[in-house]
Amino acid sequence: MAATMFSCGILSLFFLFYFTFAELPKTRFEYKFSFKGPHLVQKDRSIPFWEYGGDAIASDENIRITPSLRSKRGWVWTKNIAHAEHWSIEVVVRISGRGRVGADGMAIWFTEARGDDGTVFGGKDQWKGLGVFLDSFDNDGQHNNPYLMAMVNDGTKSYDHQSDGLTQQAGGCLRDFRNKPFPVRIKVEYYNKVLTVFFNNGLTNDNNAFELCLRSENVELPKTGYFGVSAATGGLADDQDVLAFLTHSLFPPGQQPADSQQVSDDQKKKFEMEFDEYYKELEKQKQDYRQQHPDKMGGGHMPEMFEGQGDREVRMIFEGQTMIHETMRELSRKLDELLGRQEMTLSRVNSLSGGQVHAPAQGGGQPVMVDSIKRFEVEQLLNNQKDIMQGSRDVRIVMNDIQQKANYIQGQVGQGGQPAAGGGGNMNLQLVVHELQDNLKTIRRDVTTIIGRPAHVAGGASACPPPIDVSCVSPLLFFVGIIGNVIFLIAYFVYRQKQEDKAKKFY
Ligand SMILES: [Ca+2]
Ligand SMILES: [Ca+2]
Repeated sequence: MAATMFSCGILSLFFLFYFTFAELPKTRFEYKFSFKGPHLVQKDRSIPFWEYGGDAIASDENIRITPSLRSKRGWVWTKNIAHAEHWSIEVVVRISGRGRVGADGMAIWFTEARGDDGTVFGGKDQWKGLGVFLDSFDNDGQHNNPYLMAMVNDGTKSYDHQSDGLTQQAGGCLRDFRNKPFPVRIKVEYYNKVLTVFFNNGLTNDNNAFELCLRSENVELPKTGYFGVSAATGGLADDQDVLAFLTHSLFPPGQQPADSQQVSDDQKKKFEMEFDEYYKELEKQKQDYRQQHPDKMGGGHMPEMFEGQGDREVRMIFEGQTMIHETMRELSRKLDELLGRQEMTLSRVNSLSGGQVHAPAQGGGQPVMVDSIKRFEVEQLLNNQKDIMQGSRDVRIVMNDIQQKANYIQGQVGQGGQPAAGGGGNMNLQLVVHELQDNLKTIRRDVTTIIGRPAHVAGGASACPPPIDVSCVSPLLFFVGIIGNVIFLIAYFVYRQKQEDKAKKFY
């Protein structure tokens, strides 16, 4: 039993390991499509493998794509075309300005052709490929900027500045990327036709504190293209800098990266020997310097060993803030999760209640732009519910009133009209019956007289005349006829009485 459990445990561990690590793509750093300070520029101000232009200025540490001056446009693009089918880029930027609002924004590109200088954040419109925009300025006044978004274009669409490309995006997220203590990082990954954008908000110096901004599936991008960054300013302006652009090729697990960058064993040995020589020389020079300047070396490093009061306070504040930030990030992640669940529940409810299922926006990863219940909507719902309750109370009161009135009318009718009418009817009927009885008595008496007469005068002169040959009605038949008439009359009176009663009910 224990052995079975043990082997099951090993198996599940194996599968966990397999699914966790086996599917991860291999990466290869592409130095020809990357740059990073320090020593970014060469002596002639050029950047190896890259070209920049427009109002861009390159320094040792970064490339200022636009300075914070009005109506500037700058760009930096790779010189060579990239052939990677799957790739990942990490772009480190800093956008800073004195205004509460900045403009216009930056764009990160992967396009079939280079788009030096254009109207879309300094890049060409109607591009073929991907544009990731850091849109600082809120053109459509929806209070949803600064906004980070991705837009895929097949070369036909024009970016709609007026709506901030809201309907054209593959996905996006509302994030403030301006004036952050540390550079902001944007990581874009394109792997197996899935586009994912991550965002590091630059509140801490943790370079790996990325959060998901958007994920979009079935994205078709060109197989080859150029990487680039551009930026533009408008009436308002920011310093828009790019500090680093790091590109990696991604290879699916079965596929091996080409060994073009690998160094042969001989070269490796040669480099190692060179490094050793340089290192030894450096150590020797250091020792010489110490011997020549003994006064400068003695205790020169001592102050660094002790932390001043101010330094300690700053460090403690920083640590505290980092902790708060971590907690906030965790909370935000949980909130996103809750929102996701809420949306899922809502969509299920919608599909159950009427089949009007809202199609999820492409790139369902974005948590912000999707419809979700907001506070004011909840309040509105509650108010509506209160109104409905009040309405139903009013209706109930009116119903009670109507019922009372109906009862009263019924009572009135019961006391006044019906018994009187019924009584009158009965009296009429009784009278009629009495009359009928009297008539019947009279008829019976007459009949008895008639029947008794022949017997009484049988032998007398006044006997009945000899029967003429006329068909006389027999007494029995006559009697039956009379009774029939009486029944008909009674039936007629009863019927008439009922009709009158019915007619009275309507008054
Ligand atoms: Ca805008
Ligand atoms: Ca906007």
